[in-house]
Amino acid sequence: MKQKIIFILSVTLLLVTLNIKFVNAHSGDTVYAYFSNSPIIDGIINPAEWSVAGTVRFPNSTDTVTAYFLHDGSSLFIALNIPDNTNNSFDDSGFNIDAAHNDGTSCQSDDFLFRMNRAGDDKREGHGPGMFPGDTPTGWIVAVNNVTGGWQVEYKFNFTKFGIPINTQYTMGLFIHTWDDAVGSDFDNWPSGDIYFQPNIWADIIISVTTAVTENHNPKNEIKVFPNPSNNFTTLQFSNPENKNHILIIYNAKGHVVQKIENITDTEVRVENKNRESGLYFFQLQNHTGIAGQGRFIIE
Ligand SMILES: [Ca+2]
Ligand SMILES: [Ca+2]
Ligand SMILES: [Ca+2]
Repeated sequence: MKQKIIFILSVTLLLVTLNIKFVNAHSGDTVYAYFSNSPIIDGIINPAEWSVAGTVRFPNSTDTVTAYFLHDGSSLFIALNIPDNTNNSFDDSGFNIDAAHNDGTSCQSDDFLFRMNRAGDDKREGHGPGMFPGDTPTGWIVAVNNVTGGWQVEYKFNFTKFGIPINTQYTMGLFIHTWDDAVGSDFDNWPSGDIYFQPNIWADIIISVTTAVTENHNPKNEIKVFPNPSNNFTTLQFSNPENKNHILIIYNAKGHVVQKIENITDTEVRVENKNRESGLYFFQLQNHTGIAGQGRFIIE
């Protein structure tokens, strides 16, 4: 009993110290979760299923971890590619989500911590103040796989788990961490930091929950496509008075993504077709609120 009391006291002291260190240290980084078809949660980050994802890379102690974000109108999908080939079964990955994005200097009742180990047998969830993982997970699905040179984790969360209303844009706080058991370090965090309990350094994740069906019937944007049919290049013109950031995704007739053009803030984008087979192609223009328009063009 005496030992237990001492332990609690030292944890409290540690938190107080770190809270002082990280006061007002919110990174302000933003990553968008774009609308997409649902990826398959099998622990393999298939490039086609995550090709339109919002992507962020962050340094690990041994390499760089890549995180992907998507949503399908009812669930949030997050994948982590962790290039750690030391292959220790206790390696784990996880993240904290501040669902209400209400910051704070310690964990709040809306906050979650999720954790998954590389062996695939240690799925955990923590919730609310303290939130060290130990609860049985509910409302989410996760799969993990060892792949060449590292490992991959895919998560699916129902929006209801985070209290996200439908047909809205939503901002959450996010804090990712990985543990490499060979290195024995949990300093591999993004945006930055060295423990699980720091809402002030969380990044923003912005999620639009507008459904694709609504967008298809009410296209926000008439997109001009010319020349069409085309040979060497196709130009797309659209209205973008506020110079919002757009992403253009081009699919072939089989529905495979053949190109993704990011960071379009102009009202025009030119697509090079030189090395592309002739035939029918589809495109979708997205911004952070969802699908801004879509159409098709032909390459001769
Ligand atoms: Ca997959
Ligand atoms: Ca390892
Ligand atoms: Ca919170």
